[in-house]
Amino acid sequence: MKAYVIASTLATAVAVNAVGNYGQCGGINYSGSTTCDGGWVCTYSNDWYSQCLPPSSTGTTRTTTTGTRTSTTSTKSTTTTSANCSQATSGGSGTLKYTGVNIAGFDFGCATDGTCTTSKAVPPLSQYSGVDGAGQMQHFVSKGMNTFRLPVAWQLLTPTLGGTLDATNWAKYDALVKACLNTGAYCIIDIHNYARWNGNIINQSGGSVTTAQFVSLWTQIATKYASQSKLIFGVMNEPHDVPDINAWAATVQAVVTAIRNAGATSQLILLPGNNWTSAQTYVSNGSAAALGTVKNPDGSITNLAFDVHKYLDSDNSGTHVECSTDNVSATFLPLAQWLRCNGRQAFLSETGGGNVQSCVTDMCAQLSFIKHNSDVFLGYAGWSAGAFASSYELNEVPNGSQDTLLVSSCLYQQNLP
Ligand SMILES: *[C@@H]1O[C@H](CO)[C@@H](O)[C@H](O)[C@H]1NC(C)=O
Ligand SMILES: *[C@@H]1O[C@H](CO)[C@@H](O)[C@H](O)[C@H]1NC(C)=O
Ligand SMILES: *[C@@H]1O[C@H](CO)[C@@H](O)[C@H](O)[C@H]1NC(C)=O
Ligand SMILES: *[C@@H]1O[C@H](CO)[C@@H](O)[C@H](O)[C@H]1NC(C)=O
Ligand SMILES: *[C@@H]1O[C@H](CO)[C@@H](O)[C@H](O)[C@H]1NC(C)=O
Ligand SMILES: *[C@@H]1O[C@H](CO)[C@@H](O)[C@H](O)[C@H]1NC(C)=O
Ligand SMILES: CC(=O)N[C@H]1CO[C@H](CO)[C@@H](O)[C@@H]1O
Repeated sequence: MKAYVIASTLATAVAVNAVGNYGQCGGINYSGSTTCDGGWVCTYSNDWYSQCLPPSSTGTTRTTTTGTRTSTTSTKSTTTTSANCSQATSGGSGTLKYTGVNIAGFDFGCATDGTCTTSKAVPPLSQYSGVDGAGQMQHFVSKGMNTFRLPVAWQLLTPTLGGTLDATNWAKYDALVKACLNTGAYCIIDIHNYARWNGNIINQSGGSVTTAQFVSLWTQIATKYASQSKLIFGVMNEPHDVPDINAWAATVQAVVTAIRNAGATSQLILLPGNNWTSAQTYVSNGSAAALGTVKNPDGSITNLAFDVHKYLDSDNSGTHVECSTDNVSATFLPLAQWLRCNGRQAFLSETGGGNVQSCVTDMCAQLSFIKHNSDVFLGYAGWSAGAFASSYELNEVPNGSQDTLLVSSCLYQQNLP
């Protein structure tokens, strides 16, 4: 996260003529294009939903179900993983492996061009800023969460591009990681730099920031945590406007190889796509195809998952209190079907909304769908707890033992329908 204003401005400037693979192309109240990209066919699913599917998968018999948004999210018993992958609307055990929130603060001061004013960082630990991130994590774990994403500025870790870890700053960030690990939770390292260092895209801005410099950062981090089985490597937060997605995938491949070769051979690694890792366009934007080629050194894809984000306000920006969509039919159903058909999994590492009823409705529906597709979705992390003030629109910081409305209503998976 983000200054999504930029993303939405771009989005409105892009003329969308045809719908991407597995996107929605029809249904009651749908007003977008009914033409599919690349020869794919707009295929009736139910009265509320038609989807672009490969030509070979057309000829679907009409189902008798007239699904609404609500029924889409609760069809858990109708299909299973053994069902046809392009038609299944649920799968897995119905229990997510990873659920939790972001503990933000070390990323404060980072802008979407990859500049980070490191003096604005607020380490979310009481010994450094008074914000008790460790206590927050203990609270969340006591109520059922088990995963925390810990955003941090690249410049804070290595003030010199390509240099060694800054001892003082590393000690502070490592203290947060250790506080997370001490709760028994999984801990995601998140480099919060939008695929950039000070305005330049890694390996794509005339060589001013190289893949080798980014690899150097990750090699140092992975070496420190090679033996920590509960560490998760979030390679990069929200790449956007990356001109060459295949070159970006090559950069991510180099990082994955470096992490594995540093001895972190089995931990989960999250692969970030273009367009702010938008869950809605991970496939149509070309990220799934490009990042899908990234492999472990042994050629496997074990523990390599796609990293996706989704906000539920009117422009997908995460800047409004009110929510306007659960995005199940437009985003998570087609994504689940694509993942299932392609044997892949994704992790929703940022999602959020305000502490209002519209967001309770939409967030619970979204996360319930994810929970009932646990074969392809590994889990989620809400945005955000950590160093945010209680006045922040998307605040998830507990007040003592009292959770915010959205956290208590939707973020604990045992409370989801
Ligand atoms: C980026 O994602 C948003 C939704 O998250 C979408 O509206 C927009 O069209 C996407 N832009 C591109 C260029 O894919
Ligand atoms: C469809 O649109 C109509 C008119 O805008 C609205 O009254 C109705 O609630 C919408 N239905 C759904 C399921 O969104
Ligand atoms: C999956 O569904 C599609 C669309 O109905 C159909 O064409 C295809 O034959 C089905 N595949 C299997 C294995 O049932
Ligand atoms: C760097 O980018 C170029 C394209 O500009 C690409 O061909 C190459 O594979 C990339 N290399 C790495 C290691 O990322
Ligand atoms: C993906 O989205 C980015 C915006 O973040 C845009 O620059 C790029 O052109 C898009 N690529 C495709 C294939 O849609
Ligand atoms: C936190 O809880 C206390 C005690 O219930 C209350 O007085 C205070 O107003 C709350 N603070 C916020 C920011 O909600
Ligand atoms: C079907 C649906 O609800 N789609 C919405 C998903 O979210 C984006 C961004 O908020 C909306 O533009 C879509 O209409």
